Amino acid sequence: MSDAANLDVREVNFDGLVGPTHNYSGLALGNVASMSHGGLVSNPREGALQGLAKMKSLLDAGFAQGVLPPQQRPDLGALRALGFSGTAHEVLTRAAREAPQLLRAVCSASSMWTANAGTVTPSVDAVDGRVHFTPANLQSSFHRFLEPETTGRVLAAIFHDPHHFAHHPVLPATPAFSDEGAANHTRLSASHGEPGVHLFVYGRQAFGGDPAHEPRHFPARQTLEASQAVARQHGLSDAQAVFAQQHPEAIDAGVFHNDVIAVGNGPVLLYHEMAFRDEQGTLDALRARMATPLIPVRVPVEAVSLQDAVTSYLFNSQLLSQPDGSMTLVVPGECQENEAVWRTIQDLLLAGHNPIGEVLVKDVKQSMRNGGGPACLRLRVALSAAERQALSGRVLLDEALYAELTAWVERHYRDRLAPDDLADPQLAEETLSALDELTQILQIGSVYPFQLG
Ligand code: SUG
Repeated sequence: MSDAANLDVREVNFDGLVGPTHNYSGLALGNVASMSHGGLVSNPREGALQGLAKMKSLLDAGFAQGVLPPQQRPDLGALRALGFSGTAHEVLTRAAREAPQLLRAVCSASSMWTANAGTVTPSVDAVDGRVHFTPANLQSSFHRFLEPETTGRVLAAIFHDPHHFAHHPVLPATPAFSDEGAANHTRLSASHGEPGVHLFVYGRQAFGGDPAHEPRHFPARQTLEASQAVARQHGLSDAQAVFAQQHPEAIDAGVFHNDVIAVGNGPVLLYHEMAFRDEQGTLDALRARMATPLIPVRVPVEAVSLQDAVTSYLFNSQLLSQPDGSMTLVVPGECQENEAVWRTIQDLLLAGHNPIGEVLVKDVKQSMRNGGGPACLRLRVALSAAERQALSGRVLLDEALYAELTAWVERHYRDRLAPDDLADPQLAEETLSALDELTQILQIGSVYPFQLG
């Protein structure tokens, strides 16, 4: 293991900036919020400002906060690959007329949910002492399958120093290796700087799995084979990894990622009783591997129904460590609006015997309407002081960067986007000039197709 252990390791939450084309297209099968809000008018400016406000308030609360840029949308390259030709105007007009569902997909700002950007193993757990990254293939939906190429470039640009950072290829983008990244991966440890155990949660087994144990209505987006491949790429041994199946009934109730029903931090695993197909077996496997006692915080179905878990996104909270060992739970505003959930937060979580000592409520409604809560919006990367020092670009949030990004959003973003607006060539142009400026603010070089030529 690396000597990075305990060298001022901090978890940096890299939030995805909400892109200028943020819209509601009802693209995500099995994601109840996305399916029910398709066709609504969105407010990209409000979405981006809500995301930035969340980042800023966590920065002010003393947490390390990073930022990842959105992607180039509309993805005209994807439309061209599907046979639409001519000028940008012609491609957009013809796609809007002949294949509006494809136009909506290539306009999605879904890269904001960076919990799906990839899987990360901190250096303390890696034999070569480097931080390991695998961008997720997101092959289960067309609009998200468009992300990994640029995601890989962005991660390689920021985590550039080969002495500290290792990048692995995206898994084959085929159903057997369906991978949705850190949304189905939780690291448990005494503290961020101590060696950890990696909990990989999958929805189905591709080879030799029993269909009787799979969801019936909605797709299982992560396979066991994908999780195992990522663990192998990162060099994790059997003693460091646990593979647990998500409860199929939960997936059918709208729990399309594990982070919609469980969140871990340090030694704490906060989870709903219906999170895992084999609850006891999962806890036992973790305990057998962990060097520190696991602190399970179980929410029973009598306290919070599966439906309440899905509408409130209680488990899509960020659970963050304070220097004194206590933890802060960052929940979406929807938790406050749900009586059973809010009571559970007070009576079971805050008053219970566990390190959760504080709850912060954040308004990320623009993202929530597409099924993305506080935890979806961030990719966790535990970094030592030397690794933070080795980051390229200007991606760690401070007062000045927050002010610049806020002004950038206010300069470039629309406050209203209806489905019909997506064919507007002006929107595509606005987005390109906004992104060009953003790469300069973040100092990450050329990462977008239009910059690479
Ligand atoms: O993949 N929604 C995303 C939400 C991802 C949430 N991420 C985590 N749970 N980590 C998805 O389902 C909706 C886009 C639309 O319908 O316009 C969407 O892609």
